Amino acid sequence: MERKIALVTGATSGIGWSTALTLARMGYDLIATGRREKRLDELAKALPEGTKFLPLVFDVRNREKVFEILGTIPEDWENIQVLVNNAGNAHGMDPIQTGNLDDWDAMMDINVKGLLYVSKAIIPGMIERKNGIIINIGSIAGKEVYPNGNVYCGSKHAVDALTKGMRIDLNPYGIKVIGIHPGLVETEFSEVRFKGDTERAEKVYQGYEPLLADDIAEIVEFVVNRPRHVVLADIVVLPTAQASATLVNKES
Ligand code: NDP
Ligand code: 8X3
Repeated sequence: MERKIALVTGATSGIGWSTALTLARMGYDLIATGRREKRLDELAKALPEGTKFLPLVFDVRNREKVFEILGTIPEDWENIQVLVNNAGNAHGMDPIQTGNLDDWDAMMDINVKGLLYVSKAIIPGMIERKNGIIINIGSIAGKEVYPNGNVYCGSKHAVDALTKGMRIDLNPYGIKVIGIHPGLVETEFSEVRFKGDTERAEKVYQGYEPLLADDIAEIVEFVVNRPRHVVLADIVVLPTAQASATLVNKES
């Protein structure tokens, strides 16, 4: 049986962690990335016995490192069939006129340019093999814009556009490109957005049942398992209590 290999960026928490575990349970050998090495060690311990695991520690913003590390992975790990571009976060939530430049740089550099760097490093192998699945984790913020979401929404609209562009350009090579756009998922996302303000972060998920990281991982499993001739190109997934980016039916 052919060896199956998946690469998940941002596998140290949240959606990436659940997706990495799910792909491993599906029989994929796993390349998992993130900046927090200790978390990757913990992920290694949580994987099903026998999973082959290659942890790679790098910041997706660091262009040289991305190409150096992904360009020198061991030969027997090169045949990556599934790439999940998940690494990303929101940084701050301010009106455009008072937005913080470092936050803006972080969101554009991580969510947009980081995704591009990783993709550019992996796509040539997929083209050569005429086979591959690229899953970009976008957001409802890439489909709608909400107050004070400005730059995060811009970064996720870019992810949506890039997903469509990749699908067009890679179509002749039989590569599937899929956008998954979640609404509110309870992860470390809001803690990062609100810079460690746990109380504010917790409030985001109170009064209704948010999505869990496992809900997104299940969708990844479903799209990866479709037959060769089927691609679920674009998926928006919301908690049932969420009708749009800003409309959440919360218990008062
Ligand atoms: P988490 O904060 O739990 O996870 C974010 C992941 O991204 C971590 O593994 C983190 O790893 C990684 N990451 C962040 N910055 C970098 C960086 N500079 N270099 C490398 N890795 C990085 O949030 P989620 O799981 O919720 O977020 C995952 C994706 O899902 C993001 O793209 C997010 O925008 C998207 N999303 C989230 C939603 C939500 O409501 N939670 C809804 C819609 C989309 P480390 O810190 O170790 O580097
Ligand atoms: C994360 C979901 O609504 O906070 O992308 O932008 S939201």
